[in-house]
Amino acid sequence: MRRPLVAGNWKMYGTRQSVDELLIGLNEQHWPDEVDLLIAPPALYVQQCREALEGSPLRLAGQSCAFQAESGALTGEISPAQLRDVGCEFVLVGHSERRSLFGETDEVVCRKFAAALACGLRPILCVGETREQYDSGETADVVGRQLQAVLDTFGVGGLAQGVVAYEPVWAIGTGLTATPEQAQDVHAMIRARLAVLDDEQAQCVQIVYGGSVKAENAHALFEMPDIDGGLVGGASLNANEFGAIARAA
Ligand code: G2H
Repeated sequence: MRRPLVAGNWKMYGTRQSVDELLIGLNEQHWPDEVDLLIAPPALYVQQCREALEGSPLRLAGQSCAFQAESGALTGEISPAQLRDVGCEFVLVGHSERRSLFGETDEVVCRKFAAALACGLRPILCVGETREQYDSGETADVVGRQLQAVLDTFGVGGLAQGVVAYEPVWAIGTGLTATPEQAQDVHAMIRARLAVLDDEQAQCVQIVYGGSVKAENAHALFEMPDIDGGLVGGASLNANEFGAIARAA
């Protein structure tokens, strides 16, 4: 009943030329029909991607957005309305790099979630614990708190308009991947937490896994019952690998 979703997060990588090359590779892929497919390029290259992907099933996402929906005096920021204007349909909010390196709190992340929804973008809410929190058994508390900030305002129905991405910080860009069973445990915990509030909606929420997803581990992760796809960083910069990951979903 839930469609799988595979998203490529290009982070702060790329030049006009390398983006062109990647887009050529992406346009050569055979994409599965039954999967939601998206890429999140650096905002500067969204237009370039949009033009090259005309007719492709790949849809566009922003990597972050301002906490205010419409234009304003926020130097350096990009509003959800602007992302929408250039063709984005999704936006990441609360990626761990934004939380840890740019000081984004749950409150800020919640405002971004709200601003995205207000503009008709589907926010992808990223949650996840650090290595220390994992080691001290705090995963459920940390992830629960990050979710609760959005649930308090929007409920499960609002969350279901977006996507949840579980990304254990210790697995991001490190080459360490949570085992399928470890990830499934957290995904099931998230869904159970949502089900207590609204079981019907909880079954509809797409919960994807992120953290060193590659072609070689994607299938085992995606076959877990509560893992509905992946948020792929490094491996999404290789068109063939991203294509293989999408076909594993
Ligand atoms: C987690 C992920 C993409 P990577 O940040 O969001 O990156 O796959 O490189 O660990």
